[in-house]
Amino acid sequence: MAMHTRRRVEMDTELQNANAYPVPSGITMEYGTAGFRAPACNLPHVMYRMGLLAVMRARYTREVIGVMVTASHNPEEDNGVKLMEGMGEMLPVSWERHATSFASAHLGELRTQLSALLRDCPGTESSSPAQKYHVLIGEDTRASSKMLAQAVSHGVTDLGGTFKNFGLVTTPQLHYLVASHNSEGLIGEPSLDGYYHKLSEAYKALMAQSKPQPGNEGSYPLTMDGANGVGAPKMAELLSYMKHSLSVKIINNGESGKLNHECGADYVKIGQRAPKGLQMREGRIYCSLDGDADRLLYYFVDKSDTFHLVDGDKISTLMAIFIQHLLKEAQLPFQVSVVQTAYANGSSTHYFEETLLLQVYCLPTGVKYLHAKAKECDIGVYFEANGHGTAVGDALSDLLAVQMMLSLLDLSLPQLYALYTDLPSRQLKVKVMDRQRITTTDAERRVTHPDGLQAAIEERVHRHLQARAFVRPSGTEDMVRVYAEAETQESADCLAHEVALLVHRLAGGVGEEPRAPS
Ligand code: G16
Repeated sequence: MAMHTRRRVEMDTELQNANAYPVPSGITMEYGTAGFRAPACNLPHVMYRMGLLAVMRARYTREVIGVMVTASHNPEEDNGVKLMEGMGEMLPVSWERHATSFASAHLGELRTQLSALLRDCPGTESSSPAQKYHVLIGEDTRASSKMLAQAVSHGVTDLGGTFKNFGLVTTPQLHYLVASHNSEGLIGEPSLDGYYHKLSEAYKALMAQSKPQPGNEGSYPLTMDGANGVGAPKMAELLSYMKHSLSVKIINNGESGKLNHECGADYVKIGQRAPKGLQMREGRIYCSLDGDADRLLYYFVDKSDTFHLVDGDKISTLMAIFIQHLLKEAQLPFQVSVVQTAYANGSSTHYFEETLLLQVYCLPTGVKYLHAKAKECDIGVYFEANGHGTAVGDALSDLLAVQMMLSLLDLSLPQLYALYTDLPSRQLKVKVMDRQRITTTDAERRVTHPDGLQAAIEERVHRHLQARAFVRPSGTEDMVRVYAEAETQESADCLAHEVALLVHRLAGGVGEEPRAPS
């Protein structure tokens, strides 16, 4: 009873900033694939509540928790927030529902929800003052991020927690900082200096084992598109630790262009084209990050100036081959498995299964699902086709890993690209009244609602050779995504357009019908 009273008192006397963050009417949000994403103006109350939730989670886990303010690949006008767990993983699915109900809770409900959560916290009654509950905050380069990060900090302090705002960091850097804080230095020094030091020293040590050959990656100059986001200045900082072991020319570094606008990994992947304004030359290699540097894609042009994309599927091919090579050298019997999503190109799945003889799993979109599956494997390699790989998708460390693996395998990027030929594909977006009305099953490959949509998709798919198509509600934008692949680009474009029209007609499309891809 006394314990209960003490907790009530805490709830009653705090939340002094809550009135500054009222829930706007008519706005409900769900903690999705990558936390909350919305126009920045709709987010202050969510940020404040995520500050509260972070303290509750820190109480519950007895670990330092991270809160990253970013909307990653979304437009500049959006923003978002995601929570990070003690070892740098994503918030567990079981707590996503707390995040969702906190986000739209008015003050009274919020107190009730906090009290209920507090009652469930193991051993809180014996814990010492709230100073124990520490939250690390990071921000991307969006104009709204500072103000939103401040709202997070108000939530943290209202529950008696403490925080450190690292300011501008990539999302994966915050994952590192959280994990290194919680591991008391085991993972590395809990600072950006520790992060750069760890990555650069590992890269230099591994590269010392390679013997650069003519035509090897070492002779291909690398240009990196920073999506006008935080990845550009952070790559520049990393390069200062690399000395002469890696040279990267950085474009779209945020000095003049707009975040993720006509540049960045999403633009390159969806459009299967270079960032606007980039004059590509044969003999050079290029890569793009997204706005918070948790995606990485490579590309190049051949003699005839044809653009070729080395996406997440091809990067995971490189990783699987490299790991198989190491296992063979060390004569270790571990089974390598590959975890993909429905977006993985059919040719990649075929190559993994038929040529590399690996087990392949298909999971719903979101690295948190892939990560969980990979942990069940002896060795699990996973990358989403969009370039998001590993639990935190660190584009900077993935870039170093790609450079290192190409070098140690004595493989060029065009050679990696040529290992198998992607089936032509097309992605489109459709705006609908309520995207959550579309539900899916079988790792998002089949629609279960609205009625009739799946049958209609299948009927269209059968009109094309080597074709498949699926639709799913985006977890980060207010859109339904359509994916199609087929034997020819014309066929994939046509199928994607046909399916987009079906979504528009059968799932409550808004505005004009989708246009055919140009
Ligand atoms: C986030 C997730 C990724 C996922 C992507 C999907 O990416 O972290 O795992 O692939 O969302 O987005 P959607 O549901 O809109 O297709 P990011 O880079 O935006 O954080």
